[in-house]
Amino acid sequence: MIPVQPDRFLADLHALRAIGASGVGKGVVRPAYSPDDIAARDWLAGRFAEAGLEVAWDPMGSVFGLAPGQSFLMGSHSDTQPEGGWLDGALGVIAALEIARAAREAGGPPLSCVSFQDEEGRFGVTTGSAAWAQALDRETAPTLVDRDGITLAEARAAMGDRLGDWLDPARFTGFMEMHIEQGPLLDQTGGKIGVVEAIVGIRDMVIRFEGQQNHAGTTPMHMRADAFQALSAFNQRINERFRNVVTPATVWTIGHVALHPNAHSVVPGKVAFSMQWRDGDADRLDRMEQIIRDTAAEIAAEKGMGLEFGSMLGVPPVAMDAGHRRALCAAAEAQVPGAWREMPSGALHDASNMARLMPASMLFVPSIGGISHDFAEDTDEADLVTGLKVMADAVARLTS
Ligand code: HGY
Ligand code: MN
Ligand code: MN
Repeated sequence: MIPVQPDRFLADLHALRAIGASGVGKGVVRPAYSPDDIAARDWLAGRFAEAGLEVAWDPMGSVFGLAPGQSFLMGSHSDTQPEGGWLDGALGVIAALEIARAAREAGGPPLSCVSFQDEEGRFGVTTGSAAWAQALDRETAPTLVDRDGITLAEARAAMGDRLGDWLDPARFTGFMEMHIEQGPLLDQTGGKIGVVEAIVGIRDMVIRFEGQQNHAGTTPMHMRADAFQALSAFNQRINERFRNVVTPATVWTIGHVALHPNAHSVVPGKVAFSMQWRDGDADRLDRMEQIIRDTAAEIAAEKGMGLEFGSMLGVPPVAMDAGHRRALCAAAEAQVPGAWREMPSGALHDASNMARLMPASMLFVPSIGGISHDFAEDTDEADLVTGLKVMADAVARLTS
């Protein structure tokens, strides 16, 4: 058993929370490449060094704490959503730090940690780990643009000379990520640990309708090419058409809408909105994409509007490594007999990309009320410590 110290783990988790604390509950605002994101990464680099790990930065700004020679990698991300919680990502990074540190103090096994950059997708989805795994083209990554039109290359310049070279994935024997569930299942069923079977696939793109901007008082209704009305009709029609295709586990979201010029007395001429959909079945993702593209084209034709699809970002559904899952199930049964379950992940994680490079796995702890991507996100500290112990147990089984 790796002799982890729960108090030290919780103290570090709270210290990381203080960097970019939102002032609302335990909320944190640390978007990728923001000053607080970079400050958090510098703080982590210091902690990695104190633990005797070699600090390395990759070209995206992901920061590693490396054990010598071949090692087992653990981690997650320390960037947050624009209104983020204190645990989404941070939990997996600090658990990795504590387990690697405790293993080093005990004389082994060799364990390394990482905080990936831009998991929350200011520039895409799981951008940092996707570029390392080459699920995202490394030449394209710097050209990605955020919702304010800033390129990744411009934002990344704030990291200055920290940035280094890509690491060779062959130096790692596997990857494990602990995370909050971010959904209601464990909380509602009294489960303490979720062993992830597979991570759902996601597709995400921007859609633009362009009509005619005009005066909201003088333009007769039949003469309008109103971009908001197009979006509204599109939304209603895809909801109807998806009914024949989706399962109760399928989800889709229009989460960002930019209406132009966004004023009371102007018929809006343009709208750009995000369209994101997720499912565990790649064929279903394909069928949904066809519905989205066909429906948008139909609405544009009916309303006499221009239509443009942005580039598609996607991560396919990924199964977690069978050997890792066996180790996690055995560790969960040893630590919390009967109070764990195997389950899918509806959220996306860096482990999706790591599965392309090495055996990869994940475990979940409960989210109070199933809330995440919100300042109110929280988990009982006793449950965080249970997760730490189960992960340390599973890692010891895999590396002994
Ligand atoms: O959106 C996601 O699933 C992840 O939390 N970035
Ligand atoms: Mn996360
Ligand atoms: Mn997240």
